[in-house]
Amino acid sequence: MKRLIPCLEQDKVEIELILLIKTILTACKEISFRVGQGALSNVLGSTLDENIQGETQKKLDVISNQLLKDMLLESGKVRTIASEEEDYVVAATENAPYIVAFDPLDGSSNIDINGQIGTIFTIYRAKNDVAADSELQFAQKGSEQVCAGYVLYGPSTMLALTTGGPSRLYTLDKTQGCYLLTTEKLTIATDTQEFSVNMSNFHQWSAGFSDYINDLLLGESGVRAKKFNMRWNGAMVGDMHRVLSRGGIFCYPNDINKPEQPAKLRLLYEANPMAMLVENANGKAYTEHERILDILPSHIHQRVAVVMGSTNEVNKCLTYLK
Ligand code: AHM
Ligand code: MG
Repeated sequence: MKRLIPCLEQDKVEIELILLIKTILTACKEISFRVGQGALSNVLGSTLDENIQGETQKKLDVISNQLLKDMLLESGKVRTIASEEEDYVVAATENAPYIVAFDPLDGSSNIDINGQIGTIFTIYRAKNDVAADSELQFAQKGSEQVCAGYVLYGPSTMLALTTGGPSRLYTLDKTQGCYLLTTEKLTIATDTQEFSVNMSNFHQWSAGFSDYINDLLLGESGVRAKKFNMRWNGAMVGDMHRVLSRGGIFCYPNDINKPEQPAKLRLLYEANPMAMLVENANGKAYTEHERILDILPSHIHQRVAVVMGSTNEVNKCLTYLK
């Protein structure tokens, strides 16, 4: 099996970017270890490095944020960092070539139940006409990402990654500490019979989206004349891993009762990296009305509705949202 770095070299990824990806994945390897320790990670705190000394009571999501941030700050490759766990951007190395955003531990409500969780990340080129401590560094469309990926901490630790070419899957070989290529090219089937949505929000959806789900639920006797199955992990990273692996549609639509903040998922470090992985795996990624990768972010924690996965099913859903 091929190792990650030779794969990236073969894909002609620039060396500086390879080194940055390597840094992120080293942090993720450490997070994977902590996650694997589960409830023991608070008492087996001896591997905590000095950057987080005195903070052993922190939850795994905060520790993950600290690990990623510290390693990125040390790497010398990153000019600006944005994270779900940081209110503002963090200035890193002046004149460094890239900016990085991440959700250090997506699906954090699954931590306490030993469920699927993961780290989602995205890399862009830094802007030379913008200060390193300005969030305008991230005023770039998702289509400008140079790399997007996630590391899923499940029964095995897996990496989904794209650097512009195909989305690929790697598995962390914990005996050797390296990521090995296990799926050369992810391809999301264009049709599906599986949907993923938090059904408890049913009464908060637009009439159009409710109609779409209702038609799925009608199954073989309804307008879709097809039985649909539902799966929901409560962690986008787990749900999207399933969609990338075997097809499906994942939706997190707007809440019509919250006009001030209708969407839940974040554009920069959740929707955009997933959208790039999906598009590079033959799928489609939209909000309720537009291509996610075409949105120019207005701020780093901006939220967007999400409809992504199997192309024909996403198209079908969008016809209900017009
Ligand atoms: P998080 O980044 O704080 O973990 O929140 C994002 C998560 C997604 O992974 C998941 O799809 C969604 O929130 C689930 O939220 P809810 O349980 O409110 O439907
Ligand atoms: Mg998240």
